Amino acid sequence: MDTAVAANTAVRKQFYEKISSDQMTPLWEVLHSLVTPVPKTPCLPHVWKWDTSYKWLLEAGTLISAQEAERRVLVLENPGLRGQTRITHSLYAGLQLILPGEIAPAHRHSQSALRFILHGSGAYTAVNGEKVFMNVGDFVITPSWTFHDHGNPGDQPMVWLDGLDVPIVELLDAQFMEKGEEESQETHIEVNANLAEFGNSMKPVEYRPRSKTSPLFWYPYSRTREALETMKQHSDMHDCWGFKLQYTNPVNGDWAIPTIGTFMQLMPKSFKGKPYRSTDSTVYVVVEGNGMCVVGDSVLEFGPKDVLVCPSWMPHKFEISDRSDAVVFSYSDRPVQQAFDLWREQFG
Ligand code: 1HN
Repeated sequence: MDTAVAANTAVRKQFYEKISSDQMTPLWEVLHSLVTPVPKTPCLPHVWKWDTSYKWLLEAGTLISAQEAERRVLVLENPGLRGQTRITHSLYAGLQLILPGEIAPAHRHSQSALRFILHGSGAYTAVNGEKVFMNVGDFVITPSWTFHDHGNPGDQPMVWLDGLDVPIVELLDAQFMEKGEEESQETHIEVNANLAEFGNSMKPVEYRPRSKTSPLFWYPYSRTREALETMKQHSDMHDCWGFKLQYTNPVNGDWAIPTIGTFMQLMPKSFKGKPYRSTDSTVYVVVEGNGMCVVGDSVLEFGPKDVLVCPSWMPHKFEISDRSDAVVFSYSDRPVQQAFDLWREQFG
């Protein structure tokens, strides 16, 4: 560096220090890391293997009760976002264990939640006074600001993945939370009435939506699986994702949760998917089958109950083993990006 440039650099630095005490900073020093030609995410590809996750969950089960913890959850923290309680820049994921006889007390918050059931049966979740018993592969919604509690009157440990829009709500400083007056809600509606009312392409004749979230809050795996199997018999297969459905709000056809897009896809055995990328960093949860997902330079091998994360704009492709079809649930912030004309995708 010649002396004129060095002097100039020193003068500039002094200037930055002077304006700093007045809470100012020069844009030109950060502009190009702020506005980049393509997405630059700190999120890294990663896979959480079920055997390891379940081992730590069971150990957590010996250390604290669901009631004391309020929610006994091990957060899946993206390796590029440690300490930030999130799996992608915009979304949260955790694995929740509820042991036989336990309850997780009622509360409500402005964050929306999804549950995707991984292991066991016999536990329920109650949402706004309605109770559903959950099974592996079911997708369950807790809409923003609805009271919810969980309980396990059965005889097996139960584990599900919680997906929440916590980082989005935090970005907007719109967090509210309240504990329920009772630990377990009085459930006044018959178990499974929700599916009868909203899960049959019909709705109660006087129903008026009070929120953007789907009034159907339980999407049982048996129905999703049957739909995918039928698509496999009768529809064309996509080169990148096989057969893929998105969960919808049955009264308006929109996303089931306004901030979180949710999907289930079937990829047949021996499937070799073509590369794909999109701006919504995506969390994949494996229900059935084995294979690998090549994300950028990482090879993520997966089997049932594993959780994978693919960062924004990183090309990824799936390869499925020749033993059986794979069924994979996924969620991302796609509805938020689409609402603001930000979402992009690219094939190949
Ligand atoms: C929550 O309410 C639950 O209700 C699980 O089961 C995980 C993570 C962050 C904030 C609220 C639940 C959560 C959560």
